[in-house]
Amino acid sequence: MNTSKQVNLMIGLLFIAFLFFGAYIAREQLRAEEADVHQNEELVHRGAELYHNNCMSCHGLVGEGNIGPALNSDFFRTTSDTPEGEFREVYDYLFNTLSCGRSGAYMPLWSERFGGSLSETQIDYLVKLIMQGRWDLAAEANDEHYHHLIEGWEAQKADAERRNAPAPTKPLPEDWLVSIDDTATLSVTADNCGQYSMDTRSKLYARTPFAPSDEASASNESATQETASVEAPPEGVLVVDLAKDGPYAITSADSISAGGDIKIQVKNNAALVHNLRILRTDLSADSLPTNDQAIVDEDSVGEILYASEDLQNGGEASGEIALSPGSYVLFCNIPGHYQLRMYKTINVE
Ligand code: HEC
Ligand SMILES: [Cu+2]
Repeated sequence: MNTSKQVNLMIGLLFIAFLFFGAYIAREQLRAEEADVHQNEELVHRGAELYHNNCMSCHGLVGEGNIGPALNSDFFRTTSDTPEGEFREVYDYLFNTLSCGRSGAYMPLWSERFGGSLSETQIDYLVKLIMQGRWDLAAEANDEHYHHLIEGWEAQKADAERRNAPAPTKPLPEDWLVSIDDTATLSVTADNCGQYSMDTRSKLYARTPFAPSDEASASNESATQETASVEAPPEGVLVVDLAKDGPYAITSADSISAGGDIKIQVKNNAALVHNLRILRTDLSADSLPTNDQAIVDEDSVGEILYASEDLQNGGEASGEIALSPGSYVLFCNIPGHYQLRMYKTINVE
């Protein structure tokens, strides 16, 4: 062989080697990606199991909310398109809230580091579940657990029939939900590790995580048209919507004209329990005195003109009060909610 043939052969061999190598790398990458997806699925699955065991009672079977706010919310969702910084922010917010609980509210602290029952790895699984919105896996976990529950019940029922005893009631998932009536037995989380920043919170709830799909925006449009066609409330009626424009939002007219009695109509639009207080005050809405139960101190705050009962999901209340011209603060006095800025000022002219 002459040298040029040798060189050609070398180049050819090298080329073939590169081809093999390239194909190998590509396949390895694919394999690694598949392994990642598989591993993630496994971790989120563990998150769903943890959710069933620890969170479902307060946050609903599949994150729809109960006495705790909905967690199946788009505000917590991220995708592969979410910018890294934003992803971090959502992650940290959730991780810290879970770790430390929410001071002044019924949300317990979970991290072992602060005396809770979950490791940081487990908290990470839960955060993954929430951020990926894998509530299908939570539903799966529920089914698996209820399977045993229902099996046990069937055995009890058969046994009762044999003994001619009244049949036991079928256990329903609802039995597992904490209700607002139980709140007396729940404890409010003490001040702890300063878990969340209000600014981050407002930022998260201002996120638009997904570009609205055509379908969603079409149905949104018709929804807006519907609301637009709803008549303005008649004179002398103050309509207050709780948790309609955000989990802790109070929505109402900004001002209302005095004269005669004002009818109050209040509605809670979310699964989390809220109530309404109307206060006549010269204090600014953000500087009301609070007490050690994490609520506005109703004894020292001034004259509360209206107080609704605690309203469950969809619950409504009404009342009639005389409002003279001046400034009023509307707020919710469920523990922790005032601190989460669940208040609003209105003027009576
Ligand atoms: C005893 C009832 C209870 C249990 C159990 C509970 N939570 Fe909560 N959680 C709450 C309440 C109440 C709030 C709202 C607190 C507030 O802001 O007033 C809350 C708030 C949260 C928030 C913050 C939501 C937001 O909008 O800022 C997250 C996230 C959360 N919980 C996740 C969990 C997870 C995950 C678990 C299970 C490990 C869990 N919670 C268990 C009652 C509970
Ligand atoms: Cu509230």
